[in-house]
Amino acid sequence: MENLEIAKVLSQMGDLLEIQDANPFRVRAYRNAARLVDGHAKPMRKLVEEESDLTELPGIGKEMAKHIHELIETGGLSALDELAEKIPRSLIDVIELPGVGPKKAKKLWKELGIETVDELEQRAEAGEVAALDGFGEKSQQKILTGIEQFRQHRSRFKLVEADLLVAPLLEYLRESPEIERLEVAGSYRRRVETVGDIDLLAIASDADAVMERFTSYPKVTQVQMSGSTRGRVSLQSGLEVDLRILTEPSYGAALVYFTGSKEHNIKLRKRAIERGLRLSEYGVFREEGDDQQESGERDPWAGELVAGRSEKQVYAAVELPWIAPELREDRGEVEAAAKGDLPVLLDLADMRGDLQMHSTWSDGKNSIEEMVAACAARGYEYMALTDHSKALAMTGGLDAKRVREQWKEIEEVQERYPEIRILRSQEVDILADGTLDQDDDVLEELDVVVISVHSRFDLPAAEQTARILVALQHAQVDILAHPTGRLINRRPPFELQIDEVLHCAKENGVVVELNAHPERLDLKDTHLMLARELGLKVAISTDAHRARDLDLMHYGVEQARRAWLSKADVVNALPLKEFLQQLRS
Ligand code: DGT
Ligand code: CA
Ligand code: CA
Ligand code: ZN
Repeated sequence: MENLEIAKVLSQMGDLLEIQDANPFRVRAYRNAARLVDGHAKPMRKLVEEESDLTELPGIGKEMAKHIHELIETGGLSALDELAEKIPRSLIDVIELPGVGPKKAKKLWKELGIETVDELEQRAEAGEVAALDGFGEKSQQKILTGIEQFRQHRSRFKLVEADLLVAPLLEYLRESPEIERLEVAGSYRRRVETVGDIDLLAIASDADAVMERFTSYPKVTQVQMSGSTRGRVSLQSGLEVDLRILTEPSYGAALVYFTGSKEHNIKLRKRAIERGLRLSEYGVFREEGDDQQESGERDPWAGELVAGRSEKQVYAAVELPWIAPELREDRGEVEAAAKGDLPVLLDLADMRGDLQMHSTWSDGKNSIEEMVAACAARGYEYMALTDHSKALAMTGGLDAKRVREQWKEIEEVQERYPEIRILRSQEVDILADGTLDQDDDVLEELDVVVISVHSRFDLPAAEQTARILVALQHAQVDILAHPTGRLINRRPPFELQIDEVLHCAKENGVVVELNAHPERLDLKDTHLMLARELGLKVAISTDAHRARDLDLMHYGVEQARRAWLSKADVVNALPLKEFLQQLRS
């Protein structure tokens, strides 16, 4: 079991215990442990393999360590099974709905006998939920909207979740001596922000042996199909994985086909037809008159195979240069490729700095020095320390006085790290009326002013937009951070007229952020395409709250590539001097 899955079970334990009115300290212990496991850099299973003492981790006691061992060894947790005898397990889904939570779930269960999301939906539609004490019309509506989102999201995994689940599976399959090639195709390869399922492609010297190994992966809970060239399984996490075993001559064609998108494939197929060719997952074939119409069943190998071995050959056969997977969405990439107009996409190696991160001065886990050392170790030329402003009291946000104190520490650390420029910055809250949560004289002395919304997500679109426009017009503002406030699969973007915000940012020379944190990815790819068309500059920042989160930068770069961004579109791909000039202009 991976950390992510262990954390999920522990947090479910916490939820069910709360419903059972267990000791609040116990409830909290499970939630803290879940957070710790989820955020831990090293897989728990490695720690267990190395026979490390888990109780040495902060917040992990004897009981919790036992649970983690059990989860890793058996894939299940008997304590959860016991709890589920008293409390329906399906309540977990109800608890996780927006606007519900353990307390309300308990009430729904005790007073209306609701055990599942389906039941909740029926009773809410019948108006029975609104009639419950402490609920009301508004809360009932919120629950119904939440159910709708739950249905859409349940089946899609965040890219970062998929990464965590796919990596150990690939490692496991690659241990098989019969595997000659193995790659992930589909939306995962296109780096779509969420994926429906995982599509694996392989070449094997012994297909049956590889298929056997695939279906006996320890995390498989169900084998949906298993043939000599195709298998499909479900994993414990609910993720479904397809494996297709291919032959060398058609590997490239299959890679194109199964990478998709479907819309991109359709465009390619059309180009093939226009050239008297047939493009399929088997290859590109020159049609030979009528041998295709002999019977209803057409032979997929009919005709002369003109390309198929590599993606490059397949694209070349339809007179196109190779197109990066992130672009394959039928958003004009085929037309641009045909004209030789594809952008040179941004690369992770182009990034020269990180422009949003937090230290222990607010809600970060590492000191300034630790963050600086980590940025320097990543080869950055500059970094912006963006601890929160005072409106976010729960994060220990800084007022004017403390910001100035922080500058002293920055100066001291700067002396020890001459190789990287530490920029004075702050993530300043946009207050409800659009004013900024920091004194103007402080804002003037900051190198980079990052602003963002952390409150009043519920404003109607016109008001939310107006609020942000006011903030964008403040003369000191440099970057608008996570502009839509969404958390993928958890919180929808707030209502906003995004095109107005982008126009206003452009007029005022404000840069928009692509928050690279994989829970956010905000702005998202289609919004970034809009920004690019307007000529807006983008900052890609990790919003790291601990040093190792600086490694999340690649998630931002991937989304930037999906939005066709080049080095020139991204301010923190510029050398320091040019970056500072860009901000000032
Ligand atoms: P997902 O899994 O929903 O995140 O999205 P994809 O893009 O991975 O879609 P999936 O897994 O259904 O299929 C993988 C690829 O296979 C897809 O991107 C394109 C190709 N494909 C699947 N079905 C069709 C189809 O009916 N027509 C064409 N042209 N391509 C298809
Ligand atoms: Ca897929
Ligand atoms: Ca699939
Ligand atoms: Zn933030």
